[in-house]
Amino acid sequence: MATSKKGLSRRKLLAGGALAAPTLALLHETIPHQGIHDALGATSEEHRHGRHTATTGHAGFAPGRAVDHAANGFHPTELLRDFDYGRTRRLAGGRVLREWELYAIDKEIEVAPGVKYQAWTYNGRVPGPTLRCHEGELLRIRFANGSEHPHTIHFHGVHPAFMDGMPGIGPGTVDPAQSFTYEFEARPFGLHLYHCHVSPLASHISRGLYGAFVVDPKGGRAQADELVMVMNGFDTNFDASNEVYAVNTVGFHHVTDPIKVKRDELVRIYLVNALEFDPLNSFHLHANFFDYYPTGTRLEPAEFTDTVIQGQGQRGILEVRFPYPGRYMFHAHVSEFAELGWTGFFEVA
Ligand SMILES: [Cu+2]
Repeated sequence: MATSKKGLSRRKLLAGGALAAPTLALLHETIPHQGIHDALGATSEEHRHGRHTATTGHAGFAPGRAVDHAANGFHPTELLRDFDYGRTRRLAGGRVLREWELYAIDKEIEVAPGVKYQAWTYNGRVPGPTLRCHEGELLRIRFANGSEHPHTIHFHGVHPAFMDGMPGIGPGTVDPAQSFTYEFEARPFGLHLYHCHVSPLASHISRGLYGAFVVDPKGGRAQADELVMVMNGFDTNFDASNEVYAVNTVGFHHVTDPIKVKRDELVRIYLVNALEFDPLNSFHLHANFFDYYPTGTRLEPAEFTDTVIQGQGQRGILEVRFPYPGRYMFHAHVSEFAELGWTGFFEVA
């Protein structure tokens, strides 16, 4: 099947593809991913006859092809632990002022090997920077629009309407070459998100204008290896359904580059669902259970489980320890998403 942006549809990606009962031990065969093969031009024949397998050695499921992270300007493995604390200074009276600069820029990114997408980004990356602060601080975010389209930043949290990043309210949209400075208090503590709120909303969000927003409780949280996972997807042919699914943008990235964690160490995952076009997303961890803190707004977990479901814009904090070494899969429990990129591994050492 030829790869072309226009010809790459979700139906084509799924048709003829999904391995119904993966039983082979080979990693390559363990993960149904015919959709991405088709997207890349590998034939179903090659796949069925196993000529195109992990044993032949390839990254990203396409011989000789891997996502060019340098061209993207960000690396999914680095995004996992990349928290942006901005700049701080003390105001008279002792309160902390925390400041960031965000800009919107249109940019082509590669979301699976050979699959390019015309993204709209905050700071040239998808997801945008993970903004992190402490409850009660005064936050100031200067937003400059370098995109060809009007945008805003709508933060989840408690703040005045004027600072809500809504078209028609307060400053409204920020037009190309214009800027606006959002200012509000960091509350409540928890895991939130920010995104553009210009209509058509699904388009502005799905293009890539979103990011995680972490407000730490005043007393902090226990020491842990902390990871940010923004579940997202890409509608590469603009037919209002996604062709590629991922955490932190690049489909199947953590299959070829598993997330390394230490045995028995507390791992804290900030999980955000930024997916558009599909009402629900999910996270399932193999061979383990985690404490789940919905929205991260309480210090006691609500659940001890191995699977969570999140609607659009929903998010939560997972805390887990891995008692045994080895490779452990995590993926969306929506099989279709898993087959189109939303699959990865933890490597416990
Ligand atoms: Cu926008």
